[in-house]
Amino acid sequence: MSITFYAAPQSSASPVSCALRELGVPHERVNLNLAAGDQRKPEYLALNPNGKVPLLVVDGTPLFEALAILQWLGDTYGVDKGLWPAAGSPAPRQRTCRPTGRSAPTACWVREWCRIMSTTPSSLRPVTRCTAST
Ligand SMILES: N[C@@H](CCC(=O)N[C@@H](CS)C(=O)NCC(=O)O)C(=O)O
Repeated sequence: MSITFYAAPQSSASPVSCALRELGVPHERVNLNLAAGDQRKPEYLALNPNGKVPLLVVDGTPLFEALAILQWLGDTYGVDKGLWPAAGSPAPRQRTCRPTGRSAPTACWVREWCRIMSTTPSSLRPVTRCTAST
């Protein structure tokens, strides 16, 4: 599987960066310079019409929106590693939803992951491989 990850440091792409590392997903990373407007270039907008990072291109198919990407990564690579509930098993998701107090059941697990990754100092994160360079 060929995966290209379009990102920018310290951005909404950071939780995806953490997930790719934690799940050990081989990929090529392309850093965009948001200040220079790389995200508004026609060739990038052809992949992500929203003109934002993160973007994952999987075997030529673009995936965007961090939550959608995280859910796909979890479904595809996380189940075997015990890091993601298997499809069709609502109990684990319901359990992880409860502390967040949010209503969207499938999204809250990844929202919580995003929150942890973006607000916890790297030394305290459950995913120790995530660093400030993400
Ligand atoms: N809802 C989007 C938000 C993505 C987003 O806002 N990305 C910012 C960086 S944190 C971006 O690419 N900004 C560039 C721009 O708006 O021009 C997601 O979760 O993927």
